[in-house]
Amino acid sequence: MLTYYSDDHHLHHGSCELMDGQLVPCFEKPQRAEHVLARVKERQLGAIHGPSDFGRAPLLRIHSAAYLDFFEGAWARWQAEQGQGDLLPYTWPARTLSERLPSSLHGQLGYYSFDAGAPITAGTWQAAYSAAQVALSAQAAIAGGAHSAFALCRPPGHHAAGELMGGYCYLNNAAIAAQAFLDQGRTKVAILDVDYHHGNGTQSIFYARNDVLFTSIHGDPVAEFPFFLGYADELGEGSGAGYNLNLPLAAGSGWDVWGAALETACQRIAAYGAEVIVVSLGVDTFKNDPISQFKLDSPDYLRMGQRIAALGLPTLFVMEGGYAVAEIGINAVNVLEGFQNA
Ligand code: OKP
Ligand code: ZN
Repeated sequence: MLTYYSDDHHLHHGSCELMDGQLVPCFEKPQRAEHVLARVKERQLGAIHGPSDFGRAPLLRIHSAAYLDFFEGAWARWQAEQGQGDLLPYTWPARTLSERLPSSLHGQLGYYSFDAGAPITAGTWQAAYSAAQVALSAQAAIAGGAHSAFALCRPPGHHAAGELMGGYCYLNNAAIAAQAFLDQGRTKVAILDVDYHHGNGTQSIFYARNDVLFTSIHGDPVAEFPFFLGYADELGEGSGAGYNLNLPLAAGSGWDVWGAALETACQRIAAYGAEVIVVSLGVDTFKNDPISQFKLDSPDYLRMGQRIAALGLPTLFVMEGGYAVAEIGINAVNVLEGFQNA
């Protein structure tokens, strides 16, 4: 399997996040991608390519120009204000407030985010832009005839909506790639989000559409981030009604429960008649993940890849979460090897 990867992810390195009332070092750090890349090499998964540059146009199919302009220019504005440290939002247009766009940097930052988990640093735009190009490059490989490809994206993307950053995400790499398939003539794309956290951004982007089926297995939002989306009764709306499948699971779920949910998702994808699958590949379902509550073990990721392969469809894997740093590589590459050896 071909892997696409850019060193530019190193340009994004937030200093801290809020956890249980304390500022702690960011869990979403450069070593994550380094471990995955090292494992891809160690297992000789296949060639590793840098991304091509498809420009802004494919990003604009998912994100608004206003959002991209804000994100690209935010760091320079922060520097012009003599800002110290990472740029982080602290006020959001929650219920009872208006959805006006203020003129101030922090006002606009609140408008374009849903939490304080997506710090903007000097290189965040470039890193996120390159991650999106990595996803598009892997997508192009599949469009060109490859049966599968791995986009080793960092930062991740599945929490990012059309005009929102949050949850470590800025640009929705999986959604951008899914849209590229459609723009190149495919008519039915399925997204399978196996990250521990619900992909609220991806769901919202495709919620009213039937050309992308969104399926997700995740920690029940009643108890888990992102809390405000990801419930089983969210089925899609308008022409997208019936094209959104959420499979929330209780904390402590292991392969018996998780694998059954995967079976349900895969059967839905097959019934849909998908032509291609985009897998939002988070491996924070691992038993030792520091911020998650599922109990998958490393061999389970081989089974995951095997079941996805049984769908028999061209498959684009897009890296999302996973924070047990040393094991991320083993678990992510196990999915890819399980797929490839099936
Ligand atoms: C991103 B991905 C505690 C609160 C925030 C955010 C989790 C984002 C996960 N510091 N937790 O889906 O792996
Ligand atoms: Zn996650």
